[in-house]
Amino acid sequence: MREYFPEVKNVKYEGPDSKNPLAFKHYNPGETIMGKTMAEHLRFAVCYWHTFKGLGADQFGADTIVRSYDDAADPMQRAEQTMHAAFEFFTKLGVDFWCFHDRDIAPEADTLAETNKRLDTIVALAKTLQNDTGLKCLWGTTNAFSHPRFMAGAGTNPDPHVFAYAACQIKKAIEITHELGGQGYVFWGGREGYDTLLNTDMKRELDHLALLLQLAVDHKKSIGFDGQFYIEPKPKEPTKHQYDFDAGNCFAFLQKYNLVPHFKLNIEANHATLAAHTFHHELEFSAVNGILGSVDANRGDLLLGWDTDQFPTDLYDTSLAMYIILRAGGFTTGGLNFDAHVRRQSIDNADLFYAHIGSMDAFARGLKIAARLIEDKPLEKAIQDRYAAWDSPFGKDVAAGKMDFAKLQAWILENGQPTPRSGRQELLENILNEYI
Ligand code: XUL
Ligand code: CO
Repeated sequence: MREYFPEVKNVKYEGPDSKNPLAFKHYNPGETIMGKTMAEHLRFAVCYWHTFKGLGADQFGADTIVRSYDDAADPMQRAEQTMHAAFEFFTKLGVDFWCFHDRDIAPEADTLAETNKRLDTIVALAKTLQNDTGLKCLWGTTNAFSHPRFMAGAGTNPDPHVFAYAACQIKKAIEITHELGGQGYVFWGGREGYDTLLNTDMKRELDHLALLLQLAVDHKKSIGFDGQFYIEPKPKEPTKHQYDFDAGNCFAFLQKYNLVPHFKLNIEANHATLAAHTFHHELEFSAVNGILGSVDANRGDLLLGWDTDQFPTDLYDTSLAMYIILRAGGFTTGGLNFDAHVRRQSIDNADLFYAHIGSMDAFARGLKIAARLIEDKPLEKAIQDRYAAWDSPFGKDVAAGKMDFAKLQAWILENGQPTPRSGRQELLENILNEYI
């Protein structure tokens, strides 16, 4: 069997004192935290697109990275070699899951029928490799944004012919995800938005997008796929405005079109910051509304205003993310998918491993920090204390809607001015620092 990453052997946990850059210092998959192993909590997934298909190209320059699995002239042979390389990588890294777009794993042909045949060939190989290695599919998705036919959107395209094409791609992508035992399926509206309102019928586009999702729900049922559907919010890029702008927009959209029971969200850190939110905010909004499903783990750059998809290394981000995820009951079908790519200059195979190892360690530390925060409750206590008056007889009556405006006025006339209280932000930031 050809080896595509010969310079790296299986990555092991060596503990915090290890100086080996190809070992975990914090991610110890079998270690139990709050009743579950780290592997069960974190459910790490490697993404196919950036990790194996992303070769360093950006808007200003061509690929910089050469991978040995890319050396076959025939596109299907290349696809097969890439799949073998991917499973070698997953196994050496020690993750349990992977995620893919249909077009990542098999090249598109001239017709839908031929394209789907190619997919079947590659999916059969992936299924064998899953069986051989124990790897599982966290989620699949379709790429309905790269091909020129989708330049004006997929479900939101002004041409029903394109809508139909997108539907066919989604149909097949759900079927192959089902075939691979995928635990979920993601809808990221790559070009479901607009570049200018001067040529856009927003009402129609939103209705059509909802229709496409409803058809997907119907198809899911008809084939018996019980994986979780997710929408992945993103505010812009490639379009100027995307309809799935952020968690709040997605929730409103799902409610309007009666789709809430069928969808959760896949929250991506860099998409949150593009929407002028924190990762923390998007997770919390999803958690409190019962739609937190899965996570695309990455980060942006403070000084670059686009989706840089860098590997997550910030302990504040990973700690607060795990704090929310744990308090929301932990992942069920979801997980932490590294939707991230190495930088253009990180051209060695080892860089792919360093990137994933560092991020897995960052989330492992985040998990441990979050578990201690949950155990000691310093933040929970502060919040409870801040809202304690709502638990008084008066607060309870107000919250239960028992006090109308007239009663509230009478109460104020009797009780006078409220007493201002500190929000204690700096103290809480200091406390968080002590945990990190
Ligand atoms: C794009 C993005 C996608 C989705 C899947 O910004 O995040 O890779 O995760 O289509
Ligand atoms: Co993503």
